[in-house]
Amino acid sequence: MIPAPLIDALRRARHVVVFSGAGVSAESGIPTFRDSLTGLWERFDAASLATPEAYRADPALVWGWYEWRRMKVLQAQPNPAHMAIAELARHVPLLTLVTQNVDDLHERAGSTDVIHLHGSVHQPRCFNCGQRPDAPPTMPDEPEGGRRLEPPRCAACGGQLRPGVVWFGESLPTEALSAAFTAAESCDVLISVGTSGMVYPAAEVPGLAWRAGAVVVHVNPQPQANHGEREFALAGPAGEQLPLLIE
Ligand code: BJW
Ligand code: ZN
Repeated sequence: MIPAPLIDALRRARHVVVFSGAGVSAESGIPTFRDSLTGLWERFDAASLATPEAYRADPALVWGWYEWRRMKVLQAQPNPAHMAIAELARHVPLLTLVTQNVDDLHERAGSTDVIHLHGSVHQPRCFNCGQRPDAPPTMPDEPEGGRRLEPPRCAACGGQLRPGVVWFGESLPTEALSAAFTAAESCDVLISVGTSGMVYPAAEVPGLAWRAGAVVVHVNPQPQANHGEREFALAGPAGEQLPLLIE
């Protein structure tokens, strides 16, 4: 059941922001980070894999793990949540899609101009000079968790390639972050879907929208705290809840 005031706000909205996290891709078989048992950070050590220090210490370990993740993304398909977001964009005057995800499932569902706050597994770059090569070849049948794999070399300087994602302690892409904050501050409705809201500065996005007067809705199977004025929760998987918004 979608609350009537939320349906009303969506009908009247001129600008909707969708802010997505790993949960939106969970039903496509892409693991989240912090869900118990299945979350990546439950099974793998973030400090040894998702920091520049980890890459410097063991590039083959980090590159191999991200290649396993990239292959999982290549084998996955967008789910009804990605589809519903792409469809919603056709029903409102302006929709800005801001994602923390490093997959391309929103784009493959038909969303355009997606703002990626944490980069993309499909856009490696040189650790030394920043040059972006073509995507490396695909490697089916990677073992669970990947395997040690020497990163390819940069054609320009001979340095090693790194995954094109934002690791802990690294700055987010300035233009993307500023576009996300601007959209949040000027939207009428913000839909936060499939995120634990634990990672900053991305996690500031829903609060910015709320403080600027927007209606905020959280879509998540886990109960969400602090629902005040203009704040709603749709409890359940994104693939079930989001399609209800466009009925
Ligand atoms: C479903 C579902 C279904 C399940 N349907 N829902 C302020 C306070 C404290 C710390 C900091 C702070 N400011 C900065 C920091 C440090 C740090 C940080 O935030 N740490 C916290 C974790 C404590 N931030 C940073 O380091 C950031 N950089 C930075 O601040 O730079 C400034 C700086 C520059 C120079 C020097 C010093 C500082 C960078 C953060 C980069 C995060 N990177 C990662 C990895 C990306 C690469 C990769 O993919 O490996 O990004 S971490 C990981 O978390 C990934 C995600 O994008 C991000 C957010 O996770 P998300 O999407 O919310 O997933 P989960 O798993 O947490 O939640 C899933 C949710 O879905 C759950 O709620 C489920 O219930 C739900 N769900 N199934 C709907 N079917
Ligand atoms: Zn280079």
